[in-house]
Amino acid sequence: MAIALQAKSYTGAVGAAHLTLCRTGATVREAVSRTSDELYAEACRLIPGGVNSPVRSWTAVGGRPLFVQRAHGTEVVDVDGRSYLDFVGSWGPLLLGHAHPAVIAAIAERARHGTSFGAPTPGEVQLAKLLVDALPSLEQVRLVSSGTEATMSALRLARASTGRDPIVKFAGCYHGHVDALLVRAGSGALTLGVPDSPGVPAALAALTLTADFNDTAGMRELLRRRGRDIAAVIVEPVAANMGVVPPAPGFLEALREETSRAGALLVFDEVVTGFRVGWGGAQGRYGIAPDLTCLGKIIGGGLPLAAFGGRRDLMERLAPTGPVYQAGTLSGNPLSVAAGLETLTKVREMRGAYDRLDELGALAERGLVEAALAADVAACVNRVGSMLTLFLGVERVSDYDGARRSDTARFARFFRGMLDEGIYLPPSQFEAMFVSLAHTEGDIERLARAARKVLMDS
Ligand code: KE4
Repeated sequence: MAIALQAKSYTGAVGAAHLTLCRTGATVREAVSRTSDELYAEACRLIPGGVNSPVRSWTAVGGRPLFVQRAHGTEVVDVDGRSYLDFVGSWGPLLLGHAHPAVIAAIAERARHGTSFGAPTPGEVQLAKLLVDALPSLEQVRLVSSGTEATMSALRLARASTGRDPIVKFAGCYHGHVDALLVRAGSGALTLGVPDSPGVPAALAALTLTADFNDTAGMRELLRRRGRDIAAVIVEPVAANMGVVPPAPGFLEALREETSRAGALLVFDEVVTGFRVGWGGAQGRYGIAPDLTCLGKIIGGGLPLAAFGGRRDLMERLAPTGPVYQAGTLSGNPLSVAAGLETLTKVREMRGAYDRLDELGALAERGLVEAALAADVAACVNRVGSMLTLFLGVERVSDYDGARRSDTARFARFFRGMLDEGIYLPPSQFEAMFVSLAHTEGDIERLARAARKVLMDS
């Protein structure tokens, strides 16, 4: 096993040259870490921004994205042989860490007998049962291939079930790149400053009303005024895409009350929180039963898999039992199902898994808070379980406006400094860090030490 080099001065090596590389399409002449540089230059010629998803581009933090060669447990190694302690976790799916042996074995075993059939398989039934048993609000589920597909389909079902068109989302929440939901969106849209994407027809965007996350009074007023027209309210029960913002006390309860009163469906987008903040997701943690739930990330164990589900009377409106069309060539793909089933089964068998995740998350929160205090830097950490965000330049973040007041330039310096220390954080102030069951107390102590050093130096 090649001994991966500890991250040397990454930013020193990369410098500003790459900041403009993709924009100018310039060919990299300097060949500091040739492999990455050449890969990135070639990628920029072939793929917009050199990446297949914008938030990977590091536009918000500067420098060139890592090109990953391999990863195991909590270690990611880039093509130049640099090793990093990973807190991105592929943006949430890897609750067990990278390349867990049991998950890899399950994928390999399944692959030996075929990879896709376009026909039902036993694994899909097993996974559907696991999801329905885990989330009491689910009577039926439909497996799809991405979180975007899950939310898009759930909204179509909600509109068909209510006969209403307008929907409500919350500013700063991100639900995938669905046209109707790219309105004041979070995650990469917020990071890149395009929360209202061009290409979404004005007539469609006009059907998406936005409210402010945690503004209970404002949400009540909107639903009291317009609720009878509203098909659905979709919410991340714990916002992760403006950075982590927990629900204010009573916010979700009020949302449930007002949507029920208005006859609008409540859709929990649990693509991040599902099996992250508890076996029963955020709906279990906060005791709220939505009408429809979207899941993703962890349920695929790192392979493309997502799902949406809810009450039987709603779900049976979906083709072929009902007229609402929704489909997918690779929906419920056997390899993804094998990875998801093995991941979830391992977590379920692990006694105290969520206590452990909460314990490590709390340790990380404490370490980051103490680092900011030691460096006398204005900051706050928002956390739910093993998902957390260090906001810099602000004392408190409880909503979208609060998140946007954070010091993104300071965060960019922090991100690059942490990279030099061999710590790989999400390349955006408006994302969540994830702690996995593969992380140890030693990893968290290393994170805290590095944060203290970088905040003091930058
Ligand atoms: P996907 O289509 O990317 O599988 O899922 C969309 C989605 C839906 N709902 C929530 C709450 C989500 O967070 C996401 C996607 N999350 C982002 C990161 N915050 C994925 C990273 C990316 O866009 O590359």
